[in-house]
Amino acid sequence: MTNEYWQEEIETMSRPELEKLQTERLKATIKQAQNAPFYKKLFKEKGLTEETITNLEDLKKFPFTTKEDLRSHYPFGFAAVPHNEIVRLHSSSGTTGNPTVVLHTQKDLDTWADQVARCMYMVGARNTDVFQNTSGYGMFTGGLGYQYGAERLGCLTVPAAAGNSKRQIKFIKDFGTSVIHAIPSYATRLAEVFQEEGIDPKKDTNLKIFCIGAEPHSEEQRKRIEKMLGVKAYNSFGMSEMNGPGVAFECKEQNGLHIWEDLVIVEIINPETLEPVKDGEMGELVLTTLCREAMPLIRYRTRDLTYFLTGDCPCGRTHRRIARIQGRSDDMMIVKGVNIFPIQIERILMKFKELGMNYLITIETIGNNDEMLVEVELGDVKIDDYTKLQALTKDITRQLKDEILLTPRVKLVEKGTIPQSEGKAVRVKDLRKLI
Ligand code: DLL
Repeated sequence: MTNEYWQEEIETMSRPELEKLQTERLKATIKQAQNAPFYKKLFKEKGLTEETITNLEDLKKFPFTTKEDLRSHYPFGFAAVPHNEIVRLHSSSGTTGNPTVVLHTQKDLDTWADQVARCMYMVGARNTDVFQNTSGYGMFTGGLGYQYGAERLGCLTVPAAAGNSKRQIKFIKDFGTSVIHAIPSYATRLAEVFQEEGIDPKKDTNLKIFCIGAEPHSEEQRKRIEKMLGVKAYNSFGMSEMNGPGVAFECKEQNGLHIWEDLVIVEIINPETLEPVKDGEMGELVLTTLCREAMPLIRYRTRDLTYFLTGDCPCGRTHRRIARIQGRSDDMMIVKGVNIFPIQIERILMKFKELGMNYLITIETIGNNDEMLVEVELGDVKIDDYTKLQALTKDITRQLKDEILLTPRVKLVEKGTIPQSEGKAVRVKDLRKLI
């Protein structure tokens, strides 16, 4: 059945048709971008206009845009429409300096709502579903982004917002929630509270779909969420600079995330050489918006690391798939000269059924050496036997060493002892930077 949110003609477009659409939209985007002070100056200096674009390859003639550009043109240097046409802004907090600001016209917000509705429809959400959003509402785009998307789809929406797990569970039961959006670290927290409350989500609720995203998570963590909650958990990727949630999303096949190529042009580059990488080779995701009015972004370097998956997706959608985000280039820890991403450590930890879902990696300088400490909570299985604990610690250490090529100190701690943040999980404490 064709419905507004199964946009078959777009989602299954042939490559030549898609490229034709992208080329037309890219030309319009470059034209629109020249209204923004930042691009106006830049393009003038480089002699670039919409006429530069004759095919998609011509995009490479344009320079990249970086997060630093957004920061240094805070707050309105990227505005491509008059002020009275901007109806909302979202801002992401920077730890240092200016935050980044993203501007939207009403049309931009409508496109975004359609985009999120499309993703939710893809994983099986319908207007008969009750959708509960456990994201903070505010500048974080997981709140309003999902809210408007789910309303667009016609779900009964429960804007529960973040925290208060007992209340979340009461809503889930009382309102018959069937679809939830949660960041993965909160999905696992919710699963724990279900257990503490003696409620079996599989029997006592209508839950069937979890949309999980906004922070890196491993396949192993997803599987645990699915098992603990008796749901299907779909990976949802996005970032404020590209609206927010809805940029790329898994379909029911769960074999990579379709990235909506009618709305963005996707490149994956080697962050050092800035040249495109081959399919299957990891690199930095670079995105160009194709439909944005208030704030077009050209070749935006996301810092997220992923790779293109090859082959057709059995779901029939033709938009390219990217692998789950492996980390951000700025998440990479360099310890004793070895490059390590937190997700590599998570992947190993999640293999141990004796372990819980919460962990913290601390890196500090001891003497002249950088040392890594991995603290991880035990699961529900009580291990009182010291010898067994020692053997488990040894086994985890060995497997971590095989993966990250250095030997961390592993400390098993009791469930509930590692502090949890309300927003995105903090997995790494790098104390070296404080010295
Ligand atoms: O996290 C938007 C969002 C909200 C996405 C809700 C999905 C669901 P920011 O706060 O700007 O926006 O953070 C964006 O988070 O560049 C990635 O590094 C990371 N990220 C987002 N989704 C995923 C994911 C929102 N599925 C940054 N897997 C991005 C891994 C993710 N990392």
